[in-house]
Parts: sequence; structure tokens; C-alpha cells
Amino acid sequence: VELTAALHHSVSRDELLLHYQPVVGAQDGRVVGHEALIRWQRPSGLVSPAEFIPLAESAGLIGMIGLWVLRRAAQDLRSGLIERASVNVSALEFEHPEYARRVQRVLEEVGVDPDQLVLEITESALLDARRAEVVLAELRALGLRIALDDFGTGYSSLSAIATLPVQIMKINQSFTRDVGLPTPAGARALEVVRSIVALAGALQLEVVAEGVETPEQAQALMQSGCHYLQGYYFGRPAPLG
Ligand code: G
Ligand code: G
Ligand code: MN
Ligand code: NA
Repeated sequence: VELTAALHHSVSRDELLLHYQPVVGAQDGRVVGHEALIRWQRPSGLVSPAEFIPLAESAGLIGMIGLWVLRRAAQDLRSGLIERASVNVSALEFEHPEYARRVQRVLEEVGVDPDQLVLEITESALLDARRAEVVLAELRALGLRIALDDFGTGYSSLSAIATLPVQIMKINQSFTRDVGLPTPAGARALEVVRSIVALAGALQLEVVAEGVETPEQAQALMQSGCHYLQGYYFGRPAPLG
């Protein structure tokens, strides 16, 4: 309860900030964009989004916080601090009937090129496929791209990517963790990633592999055909500048 009350004031007290983690091209390791990851700086210390995003969702604050994230990322793009950004969208935000219109308003207010922005949604946002189809079409019409985050960890993976207009697939760390290990588990993990990449290729989706922590992982994932890599090996989430 106390934390929820504090979260209410986090925006006006200027306690929210974004960390950015680089996403690199798998072939050349060049930074192609950044994922925005929210942080809450309280007087008592940093609170993880794993803790306060669920709180924001249950307290009806996620709409406000989500738009704050989008606006800040758009401003950082506009000021040239970064070239491309992806922003995580909660399933609850995505469900709001005014969501696409709100996004449009932020884009217009800030004056950012929608081409520079990716919205990351999880499969749980797509459970209502008919609703998702409408929202995705609206967002697409704004010129944004959509990434399916944490691919493979939800319920609806295959039907979602088969029927919905997403452009990017992010392979969850649970699939990439063992890739590159010189063990049977490593070989199996690589085969799973390969088959996901083949599926994505057939659907003309770009693939980002997440959770890349070692050069062995990076090498194997690159050879498996992933287009982009992200993880501590290339850079941890950090403030800009
Ligand atoms: O950085 P990490 O500990 O940063 O993030 C933990 C979880 O919080 C992840 O599932 C991540 O997607 C989520 N998260 C980080 N930033 C945001 C945000 O701005 N909005 C939403 N909805 N989730 C976020
Ligand atoms: O749910 P989503 O994929 O948006 O969240 C990404 C989460 O993974 C964030 O908490 C981010 O800080 C974390 N993360 C990013 N790279 C790595 C990594 O290489 N290893 C681990 N363990 N976590 C990572
Ligand atoms: Mn994400
Ligand atoms: Na993810």
C-alpha cells in the first residue's frame, strides 16, 4: 500500500528513469538500437520493474507509467541521444481502447519519427486475438513496428505469430542460455533456436536473441541465423551518456 502510494507520485517527483541496453547486429556487433528499461529511483534505493510494474498494473497506474516511458524514449530519440528504441508495453496498457490514440498523441507531441520506435509486447497481450489484431493494425498505421517479446514463454506463441502483424521476434533467454555450451544440452538448445529462426524466416520476421552473456553464445547465435543480439556480453542496461 505504501509503495503504491509512492508510485503514484513517482512521475511528479521525477523518480522514474530509463536505462538503455544496446541491441547489436549479429554479423558485425554494431549497435543498431536500444531497449528502454524503466527504473524507479526512490530515496531509499532503486526499485526493480519486476517489482513495481505488477503493482502499477493492479493500482491502475500502468497507463500513466507506460506513456511516461514512451514519451521519454521518444524525447531521447528526438534529441539524437539514441537512434532507435524499443519500449516494453504491458498487456494491460495494450488492452486500453484508447491505447493507439494515446501513442499517436505522444509521437505527435514529441515529433519523433515512428520508424525509430519499436513496441515490445508479450504473448499475454495477444490472448484476445481479435482485439490484438485491431490494435496492432492501428499501431502499424502509425508507422511503428511491433516486437513479440519473450517469444516461446507464453501460451499463444505459434498462433500469435502466424496470424498477427508483428515484425520482430525476441527469443527469450530461456532458449539462449545453453546455446554455445559444448554439451548435449548446448547442442539441443542450438537446434531449438535454429528451428525458431527458420520459423521466423518463413514468416519474414526479424529475430533478436536475448540474454547473450558469453562470446560462445554470441558466436553460436550468430551462426544460427539470428539477426540481432542483446545481452550483458554486449552491454548492460545503463543510463544514457
Ligand atoms: O531490467 P529488467 O530488470 O530490467 O526488467 C524486468 C522486467 O520489467 C522485464 O520483464 C521487463 O520487460 C520489464 N520492464 C522493464 N521496463 C519496462 C517498462 O517500461 N514497461 C513495462 N511494461 N515493463 C518493463
Ligand atoms: O522481459 P524483457 O525481455 O523485456 O526483460 C529483459 C530483462 O532481461 C531485463 O530485466 C534485463 O535487465 C535483463 N537482461 C538483459 N540482458 C541480460 C543478460 O544478458 N542476462 C540476464 N540474466 N538478464 C539480462
Ligand atoms: Mn523487452
Ligand atoms: Na524479452
